[in-house]
Amino acid sequence: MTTQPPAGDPTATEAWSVLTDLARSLSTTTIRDLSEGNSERPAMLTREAAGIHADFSRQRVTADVMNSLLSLADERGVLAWRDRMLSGEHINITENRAVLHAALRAPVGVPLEVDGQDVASDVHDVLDRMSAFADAVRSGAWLGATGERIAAVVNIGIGGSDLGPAMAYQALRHDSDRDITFRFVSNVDPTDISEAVRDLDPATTLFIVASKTFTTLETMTNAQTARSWLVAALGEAAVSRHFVAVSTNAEKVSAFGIDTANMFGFWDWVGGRYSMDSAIGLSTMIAIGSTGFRDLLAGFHAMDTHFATAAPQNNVPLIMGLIAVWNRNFLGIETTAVLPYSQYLSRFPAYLQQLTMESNGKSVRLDGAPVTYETGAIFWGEPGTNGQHSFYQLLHQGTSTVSSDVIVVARSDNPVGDMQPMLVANALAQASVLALGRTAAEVAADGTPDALVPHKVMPGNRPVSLLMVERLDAFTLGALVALYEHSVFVQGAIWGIDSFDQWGVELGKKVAMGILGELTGSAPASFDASTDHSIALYRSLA
Ligand code: G6Q
Repeated sequence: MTTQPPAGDPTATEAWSVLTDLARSLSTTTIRDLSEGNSERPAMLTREAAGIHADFSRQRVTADVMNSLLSLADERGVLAWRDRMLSGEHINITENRAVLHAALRAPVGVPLEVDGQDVASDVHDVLDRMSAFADAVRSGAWLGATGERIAAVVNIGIGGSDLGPAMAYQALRHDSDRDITFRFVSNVDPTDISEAVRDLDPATTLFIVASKTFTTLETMTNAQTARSWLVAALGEAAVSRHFVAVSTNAEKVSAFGIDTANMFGFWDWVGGRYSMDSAIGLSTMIAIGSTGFRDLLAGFHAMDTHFATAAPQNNVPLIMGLIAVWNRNFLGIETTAVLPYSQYLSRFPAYLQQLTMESNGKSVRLDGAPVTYETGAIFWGEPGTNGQHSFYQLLHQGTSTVSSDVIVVARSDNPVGDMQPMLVANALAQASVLALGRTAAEVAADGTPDALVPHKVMPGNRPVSLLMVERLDAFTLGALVALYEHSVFVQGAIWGIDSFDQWGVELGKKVAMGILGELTGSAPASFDASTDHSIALYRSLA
């Protein structure tokens, strides 16, 4: 199947030139200038999709900027590229793969056949098998080798096989089965697996080995360590009751000693960082139940449908992606802070780090030419209000301009006195000060001594997107993740890069092996002078 990517160089489009001129003409116009006396602005720049209210009024944009960004999307063929993705074309050019995470959450009855595979029925077959298994674990029908119920589930995986499930468990903990403990092991640091199992009982522990390839060093090593821990207590025969696998690689799963009857599959058209709604979400399904998981998928699907059908000017992922391009390429903003005002979303910044930076951290276009413009921003963050007491200082008064995504959950699942209004007040106050700042006159009016006024001025003009949802339930989490997935897609399409490969990560999977041979003595070798020096130091300290 041949697929024409968004053609060539985005800077050659007419819209890019217009946006460059607009950025120049707005160089002395602040968000405060754009906002003051414009009471219509918040309504004009707020959109709703799948329960997510996205307010872009604190961005440094005008109606002209928004229109020109939509023209840029048009000239780049972003929506045609979206349609090619959704229909299963191989838009992951460098790996020659389809990109079909949206198919993972399509309801029953939506047909999709790609490369001769009945994708729709395969997806639902796996979902049904996952549901039967998750229900059995939750109900106690699935027992460990000694006849006891499962009381702890340990997901062993890394990257895309860890961050989504770990984030989702934390996010949906309120709706999870509290009789089961969940742990997530990813690091090859032996501390991770050791601490994860130290207070668990092998007889009541279930391991999910989650690895698309089933070859990843960290995951395989942790899985072998877990296996030895279990076998030492319960014997070889117990493995099949305490280990299940999530993978695309049946052969390797079987070679590990896991019965492929207890393997839940997915496909090469699901990228690791886009896989939390595939079988990789098995731990999520055990935590929140199969009905809860279907709600999660429904939230993803609602956002997919919105992205696929909403008019460009109302299309939230499209607008969010285009504003990210504006900030990155025309305002020169290098980093985005993700600031969820929800403790349940404490792993969301880490999750987004992978989704955004692994997808759009590229510097070669789809046609192989080096880019001549900036691509993916650096994403990082912490839950509010904790971040306020540490790095927000730089956000407010540092010399770098950072854009922020402030995420607010209106209704708490744990209401206590005025704590939730306090949390929301902090989110809104920070969003306001970041965008609008505090002028010298305002600071002086508070009675601040003259000498201190310059120190207390907040320049503002830091762009903020404020995303507000009613409650953080499974549906909303699905919609929120899909919103970011599609925003990432839009950015990648504008930049003409492959958002779905990860050659930098692939290198990491290989590069340590030579040094490991030297460290373990199995294949002595020497490296560059600095590496040899570090090896000698390590040996002297170990
Ligand atoms: C995700 C990346 C990467 C991957 C991990 C784990 O998009 O490709 O983070 O998910 O390296 O890979 P396996 O699932 O194959 O173990």
